[in-house]
Amino acid sequence: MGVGTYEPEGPEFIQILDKDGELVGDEPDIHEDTLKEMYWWMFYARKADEKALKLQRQGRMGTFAPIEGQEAAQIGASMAIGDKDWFVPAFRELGSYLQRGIGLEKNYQYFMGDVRGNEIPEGVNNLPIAVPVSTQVPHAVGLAWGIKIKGDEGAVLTVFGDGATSEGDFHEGLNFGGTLGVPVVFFCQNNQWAISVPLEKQTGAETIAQKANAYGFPGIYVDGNDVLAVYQATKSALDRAREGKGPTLIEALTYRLSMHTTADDPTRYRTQEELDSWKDKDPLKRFRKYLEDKGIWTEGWQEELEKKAQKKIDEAVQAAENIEEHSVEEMFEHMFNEMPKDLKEQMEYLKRSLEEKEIEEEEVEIKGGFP
Ligand SMILES: Cc1ncc(C[n+]2csc(CCOP(=O)(O)OP(=O)(O)O)c2C)c(N)n1
Ligand SMILES: [Mg+2]
Repeated sequence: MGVGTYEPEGPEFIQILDKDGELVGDEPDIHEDTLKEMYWWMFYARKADEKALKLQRQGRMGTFAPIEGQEAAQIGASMAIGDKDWFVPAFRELGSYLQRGIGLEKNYQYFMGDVRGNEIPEGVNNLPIAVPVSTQVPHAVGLAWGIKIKGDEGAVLTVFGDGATSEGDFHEGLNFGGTLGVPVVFFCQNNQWAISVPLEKQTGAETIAQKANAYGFPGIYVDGNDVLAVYQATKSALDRAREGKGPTLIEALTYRLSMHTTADDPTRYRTQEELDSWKDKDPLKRFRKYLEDKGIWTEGWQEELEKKAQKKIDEAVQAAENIEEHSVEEMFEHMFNEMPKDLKEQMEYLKRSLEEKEIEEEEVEIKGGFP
């Protein structure tokens, strides 16, 4: 909260399931198969996330950005995306990525350091992962503008973090989105931390959602750990966008239960009490309780899902670890249609250095000792 006395109220906080899985809002009419699918993706994402952390700790994966705690925000949002719509992600998207049909082996491959894991399969309307914070927001607006100009049917959902809302790209994107009236939904996964920077340092406003007012479109403030609320909010915003009524900003309040990335130690900047209070709001736990009360979740079904997830994870690790190494050239190829001279020089330099290293290594071997 800022130091002034100007404290306009943000939008109402939308929740359908409370932290214990009890209905506190209007129960949406969602088919049982869709509910089961939601639970599956959330559960599978959590298991795949846990495995990625283990792989990194075993030296089998590079830096990884975990999603634990954000499964409802991710699956609720991506399940609302329609066939003609587009998804424009940031970088902490394992859950949405899996749900969008990008195989786990691709996700693992990417975090193992092979950029080919970031290739989008044919027929999936996704932009690739964007690591530079917030740069995807204006891209999403451009994409939506293209849809509007061409008179196409889809809308665009772009996701970003709370930290991203301090970047110029965020404001420029929302401003253009509002003035152009394009079919885009801005979805902030407010996990309350940007590495070690807490939310209160990102904004003096009460909510991120209320920033939408200044750009001339609605803002929705939703419990990001409540998959039903996230799904409903995103679906209505995408419908609105497709009907030609322009953008919406959604703020999904959630929490990153794990570290920022595997290179981070969150115990240095946040308390155990804070962590425990959010563990109590676990999105999976509450959704499972809701499904159990409806007679959808059973222990037998859970066992089936555990087995299915384990099998898929084992296969993905096996596949990702056995992909043929790519050539040096491939690292340089995709930036420009025609490679500029300085990039070509850098590529040649790297190739020469690697060749020389190989020669050195051979000499060491011949000598048969340590250098
Ligand atoms: C333009 C830019 N600045 C800094 C970074 C380093 N960086 C990576 S993630 C991150 C924090 C992002 O926080 P947030 O937007 O809240 O997303 P979260 O990591 O919480 O998902 C920063 C500063 C970057 N990748 N890009
Ligand atoms: Mg964040």
